[in-house]
Amino acid sequence: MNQDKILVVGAGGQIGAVLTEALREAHGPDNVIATDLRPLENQSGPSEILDALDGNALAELVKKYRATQIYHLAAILSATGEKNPMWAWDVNMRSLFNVLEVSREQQLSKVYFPSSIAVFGLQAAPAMTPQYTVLIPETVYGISKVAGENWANYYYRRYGLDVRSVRYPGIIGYQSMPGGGTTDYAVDIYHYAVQGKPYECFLRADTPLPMLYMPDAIRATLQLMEAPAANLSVRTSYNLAGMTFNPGEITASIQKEVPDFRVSYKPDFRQAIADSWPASIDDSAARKDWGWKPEFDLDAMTRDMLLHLREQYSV
Ligand code: NAD
Ligand code: AKB
Repeated sequence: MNQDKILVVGAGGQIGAVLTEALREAHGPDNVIATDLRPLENQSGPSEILDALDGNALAELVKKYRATQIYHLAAILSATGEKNPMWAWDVNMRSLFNVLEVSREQQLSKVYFPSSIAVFGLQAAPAMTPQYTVLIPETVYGISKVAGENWANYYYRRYGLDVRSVRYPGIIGYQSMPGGGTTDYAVDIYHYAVQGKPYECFLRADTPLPMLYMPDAIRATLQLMEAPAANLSVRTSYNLAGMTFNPGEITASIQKEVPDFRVSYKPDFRQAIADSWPASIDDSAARKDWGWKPEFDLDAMTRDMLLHLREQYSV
């Protein structure tokens, strides 16, 4: 079997930083090329500066490294996207088209393109949202993900390009900071708790959202990408679930370990985005097709987050 060479686009972001290292462990450090807009530090393998909006530069890198797979993680997330909708649409769509086109032209074997729970809007069932349902998102980010999912499906059906995707819920991890989403509070809150600072939450205490701990998110991604193509029945994007909690519940979970921790609530424009997303997701298609099963619940995640962040902050 030929060795895969994987190009990661947006490798400096919250998920990319962790996923790139996991891919290097699985495929060997030299076989995973990390790329982002800015120089990447502390890399255990090759890295390059790449603007994914520059299709020629992307094609040159694919040639240079003889890449066989692309993981396309570059995107403008929900909250940042609402501040500049046209820019978010342009970045999210143009970078995806560049990735799909270079993958088709250079006959790459697989492409990974994450979608999001942001594809759902107020018309979708708010609990246990099914795999197939009406997709009318309220954000430009969500619109770009719905369009992206459909283009991924189109490239699979029209050109046979093996594009795979999951709809991540909010991802929580200690290794990297989130990049402008609505679920970011659930990472920030742990950093404040560990530093002994009170936290002001930008969502109401009773706002439930689907979330997933980073180790589960990475395991899901690798599992999907390793699954036999014949097992995959969804070529838009798989629903993926881990846990559901609201800001009040994550606060209570942290207070079991940090009893003095205090949180106040000052909802901002992100409240309306959160209110348009479901509270929980039906991920039975992912479970059936490629054996998905999350390992972390809220309290297990809290213990692990606090353990690692206490090391990071030396407290
Ligand atoms: P992030 O914002 O933390 O990272 C995105 C990275 O892309 C950044 O390092 C940024 O510099 C880079 N980037 C932006 N524009 C670029 C360009 N033109 N060319 C090259 N790089 C560029 O995002 P993330 O949280 O790591 O998300 C990764 C992917 O997962 C995105 O597609 C996002 O929509 C999806 N996702 C994330 C979450 C989450 O909770 N983190 C949830 C659902 C879906
Ligand atoms: C965001 O909040 O925008 C992301 C996501 C759920 O896609 N974390």
